[in-house]
Formats: sequence, C-alpha cells, structure tokens
Amino acid sequence: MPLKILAAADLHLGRRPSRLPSELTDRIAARELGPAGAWERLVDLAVDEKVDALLLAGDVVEAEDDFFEAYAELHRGVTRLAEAGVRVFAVAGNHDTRVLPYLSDEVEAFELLGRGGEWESVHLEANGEKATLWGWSFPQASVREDPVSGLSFSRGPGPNLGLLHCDRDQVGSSYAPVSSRSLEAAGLDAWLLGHIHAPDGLSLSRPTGYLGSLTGLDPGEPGPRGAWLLTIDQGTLTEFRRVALAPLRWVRLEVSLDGLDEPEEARRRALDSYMRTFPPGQAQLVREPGGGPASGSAGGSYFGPGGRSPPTLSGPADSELPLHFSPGRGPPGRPGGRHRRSGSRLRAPPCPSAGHRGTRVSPSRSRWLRG
Ligand SMILES: [Mn+2]
Repeated sequence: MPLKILAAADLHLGRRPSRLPSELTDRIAARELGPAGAWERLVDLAVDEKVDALLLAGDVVEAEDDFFEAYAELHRGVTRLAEAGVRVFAVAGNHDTRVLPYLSDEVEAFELLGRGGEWESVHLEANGEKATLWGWSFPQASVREDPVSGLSFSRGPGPNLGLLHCDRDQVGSSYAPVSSRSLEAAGLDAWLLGHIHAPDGLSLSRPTGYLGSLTGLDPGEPGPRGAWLLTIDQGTLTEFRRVALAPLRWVRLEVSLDGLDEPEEARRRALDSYMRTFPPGQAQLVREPGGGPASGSAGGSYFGPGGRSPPTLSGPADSELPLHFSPGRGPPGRPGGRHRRSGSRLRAPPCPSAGHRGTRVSPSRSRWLRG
C-alpha cells in the first residue's frame, strides 16, 4: 500500500472571488465558487480518498486582522480531517503568520511546521512507506532573506519533500526571496511552493515549483486549479499530478481584431470564439478529468460548478503522465539538531541581505503576486 499525500497552496480563505457575473451568482452562492467551496472540496477529497497527509504551503487565510470567518472554515475542515485520520501540515505564508500558529495551538491535528522561521522536519509513515517533510514558516509578514540559502538538509527516511512559501528568483522581494539555485542545492527530492498563484507544470520529472492557488480568485488566474497528489511506493515518489478540484475555472478567449471593418464584427468574432470553446450541449455541464463539474456562462469567460458531485482521484490525470522518479542520493542520514515532535529543527543561519543570484524580474509575474 502506498503513502498518499495531497498538497495545496494559496487558499486565501476569507477572500470573495471577484468579478463573478450575476448569471452565475444568481444560481450558485459565491461561497461555493470561492476559497471556502474549494477548501470543502479539498477536505472531501482527502477524506474520501483516504490520503495520509494534507500539506498546505501558506497563505491559507487571506487577512490576518479579520480572520474569524476563515478561521471557522479552517477549523471545521481540519477537525473533519483529524477524525478521518488525515494528518494536516502547514507552513505560514506572508498572509497568515499569526492565524496559523493560533490554529495549531487550538487544534492538535493541525501541525504548523517551521514556526518562527526555524526549519523543522517530520517523518511520515503509513502502510510501511516513509517520507520526510521539511517546512519553514514566515515569522512575520515581511522576510527579506533567502530562508534556504546556505543550509544543508540532513536527509530523513524516504523521499524528502520541502514545503515553503517564498518568492522564487525575485531578488529584493519582501516575501522570502529564494533562488532556484539554493532550492536545487538543498538536496531534497521535491519542493512544494506557495505564494505565486500561477501553478507550475509539476510532474515526477519536474517535482519542484509552485502548486498555484487552490482556485482561481479572479480572471487573472485562468486555467485548471486544484491540489496535487503525490504517491510514494516502495520508497520512491511514483505519482505527482494535479487534481483539478477548483469549483471555478477562468478561461481566456483569444479574439483577433485584425482587419476589422465595423464594430459589430468584433462581437461576431467573440461569439465564434466562445462557441468553439464551449460547443452547444457542453456549455451547461463540462466535466473535466479528475475535477468537479463546471458549467459555462453567457459571458464565456468563466465556469461555475454544475453541482456538488465530489471530485475523484480515479479519473484520468489532468497533468502529466507518471514517469519513473529516483529520489535517492545515498543512504538517508538521521536529521540532526534539536528534536521536536517526531522530527527535528535546524536554525537558519543569518543570510546576506544583498547579492542574491536570481533571474531577472519578469514584468508579467507581478500580477500573480498576492503580497
Ligand atoms: Mn503569499
């Protein structure tokens, strides 16, 4: 029996999805279409599929100062997961440096990793399979140092996974700037990242990158969204794929206005593009592989759920095909440092505040930033 892990990031519980058309919200409550609905689906999925652990890579909650509603949603979900025997691990992002420690103190089953900006590891074990999880949490909303640079991670048993909220390759960022180079040099088998809402195309052959927002929060977050399923079998990561469970999917339609003679022509072309994307008969209920049902709407740029049928892991993969993955880098070492729970901590050394090597800031990336 394999060890199954679900991972998600950037839930932003408490935020209302913006610019939803009234045709949609007349039929479906905005709650269902936003982070709260997505979180409920995630909990359903974890319970139904009996995963062993759920990992949350930060920015679980939208606003620290007014988190009562989000806290209630989170508390309810985590309690259900605990009752089902699913362990929940999270790291704090720049949005939830206070609420996650609070929740972790209140709910035993909710385990915050790397509290106060100190790296921490835990060992996961189920069905004879093992994994080691490393995490670091924002100690405050702004962190200008690379929390990975210069560290050596003593490998634990099984595949070693890093859980981190950070701003990758963005020199000078206030949101834990991390270079791809330091992630690679850390020697872990995968890095599950939060903060940037556009998901990377993760797979067994590309196991490090952004998980993306759990659901598209506005039209600037198009494409399939959801959680990622990792399966560990015989000591190896054997599956890494997206489960597109988001209740809402934004779709960008391309309409060429080249050679336009009169304004009315633009409307016709937009309609053509819409009809090609959502052919008649499919517009009202489009079920995507591995995800929940979605329905088209008159504006053509949005999907909404057609019902509450739960997503499933047994459908065809939404992302990449499974490939063989080799995690080994010699025999696993015993993690050193002070012990806490079943794992250990190591203190991050002071990091240089300047001179990070990173790639250039891409102007288009700033739109994904939810600082
Ligand atoms: Mn963030």
